Amino acid sequence: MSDDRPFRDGDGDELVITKVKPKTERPPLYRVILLNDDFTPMEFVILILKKFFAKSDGEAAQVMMQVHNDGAGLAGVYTFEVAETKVYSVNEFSRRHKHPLKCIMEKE
Ligand code: TYC
Repeated sequence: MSDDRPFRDGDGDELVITKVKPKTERPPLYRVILLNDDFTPMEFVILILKKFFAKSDGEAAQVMMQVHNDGAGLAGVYTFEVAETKVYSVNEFSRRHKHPLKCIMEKE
C-alpha cells in the first residue's frame, strides 16, 4: 500500500516538492559562407579555408570549387562569437592581401 499523505515540516505545514528539470539549451549556430568573385585567385581561397577553417587540402579545394561554381559555399558552422571572429579575420586578411574575397555569416 502506498502512503500518499503530504510531506509536512516541523510546524505541520504541508511541503510541496517541486522537481526542476535541468534544461541545457544549445546555443544558436551560424553558417560562415564564402562568396564568389572574379578576381580572388583559387589558391588564395584554398589558403583561407586551410588557415581559418582547418580544412585539409582536398576539403579546401572542394569548398573553393563549390563557391566558384555555385556563387557561395559553406566554410563552417559556429556559435555567434566564433563565427563573427572568422568573418572579421577572413575579410581583414583578404583586404590586406588586396583580394575582394568576401565572407559572411547567417543563422542556421
Ligand atoms: N572565381 C575565382 C576565380 O576564378 C575563384 C574564387 C573561388 C573566388 C571562391 C572567390 O570565394 C571564392 N579566380
